[in-house]
Amino acid sequence: MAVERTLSIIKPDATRRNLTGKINAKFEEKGLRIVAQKRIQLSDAQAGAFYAEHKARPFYNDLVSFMTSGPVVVQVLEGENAIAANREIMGATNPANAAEGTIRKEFAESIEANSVHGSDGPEAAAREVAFFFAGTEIVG
Ligand code: IDP
Repeated sequence: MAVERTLSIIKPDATRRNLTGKINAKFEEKGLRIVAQKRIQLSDAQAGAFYAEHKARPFYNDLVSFMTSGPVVVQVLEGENAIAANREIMGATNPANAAEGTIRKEFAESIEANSVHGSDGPEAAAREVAFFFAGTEIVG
């Protein structure tokens, strides 16, 4: 196992319900370190570009609207096997299928408003971290 970095987003449904600290506690309890973090308002262009791979999917326009509906917290998580570890902490995309103890099981409102994003592989992690953060903003 290697120390990795992954991009996490606390989505608008969660910031609206003031859940940033509770979600961050889940990462820290499992040994992931938050090595960069900022609260921002995504523009339509930013959200559209971030989710460009989903452009053909029927939920794309709704997803962009949702992701711009309020502030998000973008963050870089660091730790052993961080990419897969974070996906496990998050739980399945649809909260109905998410395991007990996961963020999505505990906090998600729906398959769309599912509280968190996490990079799904090393290539995505590198691209997504660079999408939001300059190297100097990440302090491990
Ligand atoms: P992931 O976030 O678990 O990696 P993806 O399939 O990459 O899941 O989808 C990206 C995001 O798009 C999801 O987190 C969710 O917010 C939204 N989404 C995925 N599938 C659906 C759907 O069937 N209806 C509405 N929104 C969806």
